[in-house]
Amino acid sequence: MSASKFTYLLVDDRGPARVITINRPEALNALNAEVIDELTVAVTEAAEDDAVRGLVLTGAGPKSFVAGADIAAMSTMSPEEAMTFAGRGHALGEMLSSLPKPVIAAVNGFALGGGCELALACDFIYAAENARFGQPEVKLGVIPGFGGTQRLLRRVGAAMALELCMRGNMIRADEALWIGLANRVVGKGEAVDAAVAAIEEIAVMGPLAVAKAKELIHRGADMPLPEANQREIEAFAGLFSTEDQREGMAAFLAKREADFKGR
Ligand code: CO8
Repeated sequence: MSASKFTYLLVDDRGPARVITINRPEALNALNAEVIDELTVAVTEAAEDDAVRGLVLTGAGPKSFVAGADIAAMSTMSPEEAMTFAGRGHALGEMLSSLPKPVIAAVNGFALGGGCELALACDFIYAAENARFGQPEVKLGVIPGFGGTQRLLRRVGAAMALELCMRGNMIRADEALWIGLANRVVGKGEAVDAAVAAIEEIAVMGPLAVAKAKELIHRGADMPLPEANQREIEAFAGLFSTEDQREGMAAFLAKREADFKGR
């Protein structure tokens, strides 16, 4: 696949992982409408390509993942334009969480505002030790508009979400780990490699099972527990009609590696 059709993205396949790098280092990779649109195209392409087994999202340069939505572009927006912009961001977030493949944010520096929200829209976050997270929108007289209030609430609980969104403070990678915002902290410059390695591990698992686990966890978070548990029972049973289930269990019993076909 050619990366050249994108102005603001670099796209690179590393084995089964597609690494999408937001490439506006002069603006610390801030998100404008074009970046959101290009990400939407790149994610759609990754969804349709069977060779791509997972996505890694990151930012260009050692300093920033994404330092937020583009403040210069937002400064003149009308309420209607702001609604369209936030709606596009939310549509991208929904696309990432409904993609039947893992999506990992490799946070290599600042993940602020819309950058923290983009990372939160991924399935999980690997942070470099120099990563910094925050929702500083209140300093600009606005609030997170790309899922920050709601995904933070669900990821780290109300009290931490309230502090981050009302105080606008930045937290370090180790603090993000303590509160469950980041899953793992790695050395400076190592977040993408760690995320690619995780995609490689996931790529040898049963793909139907991986997709179903992701779907159940994302959808179940907003469902009453009995209903969500019922969905799990049905999905578990449904996998027993797949070749992958027979192959996975036969391989275990024969003490060999499974060769899943995604059927
Ligand atoms: N938007 C536009 N430009 C930016 C942004 C941004 N968010 N962040 C940094 N830049 C630019 C700077 O203006 C500067 O440009 P120039 O060199 O032309 O002056 C360049 O990037 C480098 O930045 P700094 O010189 O400021 O670098 P420092 O190391 O001094 O500071 C910081 C780094 C602390 C990250 C600082 O740049 C900063 O505070 N940036 C803004 C962070 C912020 O407030 N982010 C939240 C924005 S609001 C938001 O994201 C709302 C999302 C809502 C919906 C989104 C829907 C998709």
